[in-house]
Formats: sequence, structure tokens, C-alpha cells
Amino acid sequence: MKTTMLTASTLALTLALGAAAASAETWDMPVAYPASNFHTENAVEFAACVGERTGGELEVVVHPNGALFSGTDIKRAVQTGQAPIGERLLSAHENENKLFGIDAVPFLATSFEASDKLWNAARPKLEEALAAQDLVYLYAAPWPPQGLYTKKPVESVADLQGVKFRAYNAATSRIAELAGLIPVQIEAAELSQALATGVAESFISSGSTGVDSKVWESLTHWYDVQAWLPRNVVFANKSAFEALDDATRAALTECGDEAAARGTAAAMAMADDMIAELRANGMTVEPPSDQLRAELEGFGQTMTDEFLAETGADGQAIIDAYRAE
Ligand code: PCA
Repeated sequence: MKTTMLTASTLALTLALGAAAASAETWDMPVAYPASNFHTENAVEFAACVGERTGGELEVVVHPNGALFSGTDIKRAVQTGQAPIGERLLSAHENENKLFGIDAVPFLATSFEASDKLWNAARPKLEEALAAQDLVYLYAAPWPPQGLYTKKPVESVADLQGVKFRAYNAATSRIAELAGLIPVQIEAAELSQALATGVAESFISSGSTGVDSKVWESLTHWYDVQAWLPRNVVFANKSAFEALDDATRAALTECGDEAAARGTAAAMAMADDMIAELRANGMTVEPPSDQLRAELEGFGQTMTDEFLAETGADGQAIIDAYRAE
């Protein structure tokens, strides 16, 4: 009798454990940047947070370097449910919705503080636009300010003529076009290779991506233009998110809020370190000449006008709210 009861309770325990194991879920999270990048490190902390808060019910596994889906494909993969969650540079998708490019309009917001204000003003519309694409916004974090990488001294846009320019979104392509250059779209994961083979000889990005790509192996100069601070956004597939229980959803949202704050702080904290690392590896780091700055600011004005023309009342309302802050 005793044996039977013991067996029964062992069986019940086994069933209970089996049920718990079956309900625990793993979410693969594709990201486009290397494991050592601060955005990726932040995503790994976010994943740990979700694991802890849900008592292991939801395990998020970060896949760096575009290994699971390339940067170009991550957003579509999450929209279609091929991946339940992912991180992507939102401005790379402004061809889908011009508002997605608001953080890459040159010289609209050039400091961490201004970039936060612009993002806060834009966020409700961006969340709405993402929701219409079956995406749930979880968090976003900025890249450090964007500057110009070259392999020779550049005093003005004229000095860039004939240079092969790497773009990472529509805005960087547009700048190339305005400068009379032919841009080539290259994901960060392929950047070192493109520089080494001469497919690209110049680009605009942060000190962080210059360090990730060991840019000093191919280039010599970084002009600290501080032109804009684009953001990576982490989003979940809507159906996958809605299939979770309330507590798990709350954990994702809360861990997302913490990751947004931590990611911004990390970007701020390491921006100068990245510049120091460029210098330590032999790069010349300088502010742009007055002429180069003025020319780039001119492109920024053109692109602000284009942004407003295309986004109409929505874009104007966001920029007005940002400027009123
Ligand atoms: N690094 C990314 C986007 C912005 C940045 O600083 C890249 O160059 O692809």
C-alpha cells in the first residue's frame, strides 16, 4: 500500500515537472553586432533579466553577429514569426516608413540628451507603426555620435570625390548621393571585409563600430562630426508576445525598460573609450574642418526638409514636440 502511494506521488511529481518543462519556452534572439559590442552585451543582460524574472519560464538566447539572421533580415524574421524577438537598427527600415529614419536625420539631434528627447517625442508613433507590422516594441538604445571614417585627410566634401562609400541605411546613402558619391550598403558584420578588399573606403559611423571592425587595419582618419545617434530597437513578434501569460509579458517589458536605461548609459560611458582606442591604434581623430561641417550641415538641412515633406503632420508634430522640450 505504502509503495503504491509513493509511486503515485512520484508519478504526480514527474507529471508536474513535465508540465513545467513543457511550458518553459526558449526565444532565439538574432542581433546583428558582435558579442563584444555594448548593444549585444546589453541584450545578453536583458536575456538574463527575463530568465530571472520569469523563474526560467522564458529563456531568451542571444545570437550575435547576424549569425541567425543577417541584420538586413532580422526585422522581417520577427514580423513573420521566424524569430520571436530580435534587435535591429530601426533607421535601416525607413523605406517602409519614413518615421523609422527620424534618428538618422543629420544634425537634428547630435548629443545623447537631444537624442533622448527626440526619441521620447517620436516613440509613441514609432510603437504604433511597429505594432501595425505585428511587432511589440520592447526597448531601444543609441549608438554613440556618428563621425566620418576615411583613408586620407578630408577638408571638404570635394576631397571625397571618387571614394567608395559604405552606407548602413537610407540616410547614409542619401548623404553619399548629396555628396556625389556612389554608396554601397554593407552590414556592420561585413564591414571589415569590405574595407580590407577595397569595396568601401569611407563610411559614417560611431567609434564603437570602428573598434568592432578594427578599422585601423584599412583606414587612417575619423572626423568626430557628431552628426546623429541612431538607435537599435528590440522588438518581439506580436503573436508570440500575446501568447505569453501576463507575468512573462510584464517581465519582458520591465527588463526592456531597464535595458533601455542601461544601454544608453553604456553608450555614453564608452563613447570616449572607443575614440581613445581608435587613437591608440594609430587613427587620426579630429573635429571636422569648418567647411566640411558646414557642407554636412547643409545636407542635414536638405534631409530635414525631405523628412518633413514625406512625414507630413506626424513628422512635424514630433519635431515640434522635440524642439519644445
Ligand atoms: N554602428 C552601426 C550603425 C550605427 C553605428 O554606430 C553600423 O555602422 O552599422
